[in-house]
Amino acid sequence: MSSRLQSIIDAKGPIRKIGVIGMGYVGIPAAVLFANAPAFESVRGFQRDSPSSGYKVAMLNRGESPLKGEEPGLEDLLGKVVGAGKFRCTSDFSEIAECDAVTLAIQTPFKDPKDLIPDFSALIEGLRAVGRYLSEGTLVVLESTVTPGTTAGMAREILEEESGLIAGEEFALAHAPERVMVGRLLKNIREHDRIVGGIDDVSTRRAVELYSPVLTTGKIIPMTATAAEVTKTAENAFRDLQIAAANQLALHCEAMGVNVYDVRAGIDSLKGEGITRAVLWPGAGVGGHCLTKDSWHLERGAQVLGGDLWYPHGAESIFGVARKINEFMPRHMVHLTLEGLKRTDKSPKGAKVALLGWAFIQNSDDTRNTPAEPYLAAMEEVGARVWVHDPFVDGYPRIEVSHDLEGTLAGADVVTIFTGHHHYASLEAAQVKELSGREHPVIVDGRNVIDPDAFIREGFVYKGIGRGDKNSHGVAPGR
Ligand code: SAJ
Repeated sequence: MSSRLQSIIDAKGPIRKIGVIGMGYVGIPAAVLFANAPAFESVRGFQRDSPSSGYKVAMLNRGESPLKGEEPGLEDLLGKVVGAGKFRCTSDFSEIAECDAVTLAIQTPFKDPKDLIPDFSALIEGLRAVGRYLSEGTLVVLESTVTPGTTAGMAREILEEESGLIAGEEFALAHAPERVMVGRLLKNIREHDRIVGGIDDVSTRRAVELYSPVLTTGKIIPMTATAAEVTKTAENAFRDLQIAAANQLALHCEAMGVNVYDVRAGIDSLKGEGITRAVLWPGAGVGGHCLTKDSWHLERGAQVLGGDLWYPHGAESIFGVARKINEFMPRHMVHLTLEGLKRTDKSPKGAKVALLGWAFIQNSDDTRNTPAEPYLAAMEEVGARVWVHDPFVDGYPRIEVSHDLEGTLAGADVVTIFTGHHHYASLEAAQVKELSGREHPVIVDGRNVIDPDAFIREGFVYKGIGRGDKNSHGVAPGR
């Protein structure tokens, strides 16, 4: 533990001025909550004056949020702290020099998860800017999801190189991963427990001082910086693993001729302290920007930081296998579609596929890493014509997304449900059949939203994820 850093911090006194780098869906609510806390004097939001996002500076300084979608309470609070002069956004990064604490909330996507190399370019640019203007005794906190080892490794090296100061001796350094979900940003920051990990005890304590004032029901959970990085990536890797286990079970149930949802309900009935099973939901695949990448951050951390990896089944961990299972599900939806077409002696070539649901999650417009995309590509590859419908999605690069459900269903040889939007639960079998104009249209249910028997009675060929009890049904005579 560094007494030198502690004495520098003691001389500096409590944190008063805070800088937040990156005015996105993580940085904006964080900055507003820091500014609203009486413990702090002022907050600077730092935003690059780039062509794509420089507009945010003026917008935020007018008290307007650039974030899409409903964020309860955010714009009111933003207007309050801007009006009170406690928050200001700027693209002048030299003002970092006046800050007692600086947080970085910058996206860390993967260029290609296959090679496990994350794209840290934006984060590196942010770290260099902070390093250039870093003053002695300042606390630097990474909020972005990073590969374990990044805070105490690459981030520390860049900050020391740019500032000439020594981490843990002349400035404090920590990781406090964000755990926010769109639609509940302020609520999540206030109410979720906050993992806070410093490169040393002094840094951890200073980071606890920074985050404590913004928590209401959430508690601080202190640990080391690397443990904090592992916690964040592992909490999503575990969710991905649980979904993969449900998907694997669904594939087994299809093979064994049983209904996975009956099995799931049966397993779920085993309740009680210490014996409950967290069986999640099988489906057409896993999208979003959290679960599709955080397992690879975790894997890379183990490979880069770790020595020998001791697994009974070779170098691949179950988190990597889980990713493969979840990435397989859209391809399984292709298998089910082609099997359905085969039962009606219809070639996929030239077949019209009505693809219902482009968002990666139900009742949302969020399309990041949607599993529907690989399905569409594979079906077009075998010559099918795919029409996409999604009531929440207004557009997507190179994809026409319709809001006209009847128009999408008209003349469809195949109806594929990819997202569990509530609109699709009320599909009427007779109406869909009539719109399709086919004697035996195929319906593939990726989210268990329709009643198989209602569609089978109308002459559909039904296929469903995990529906081993229905996938080989007799085809009713056309009506
Ligand atoms: N999915 C399934 N089966 C399930 C649950 C989800 O197939 O049982 C699919 C969804 O359809 C979607 C994908 O997985 O395509 C991801 O769904 P998600 O509910 O995990 O939503 P995300 O990706 O927004 O996850 C975020 C994460 N939050 C943060 O990283 C801060 C995750 O840790 C949360 O658990 C999750 O939100 C949540 O619970 O809402």
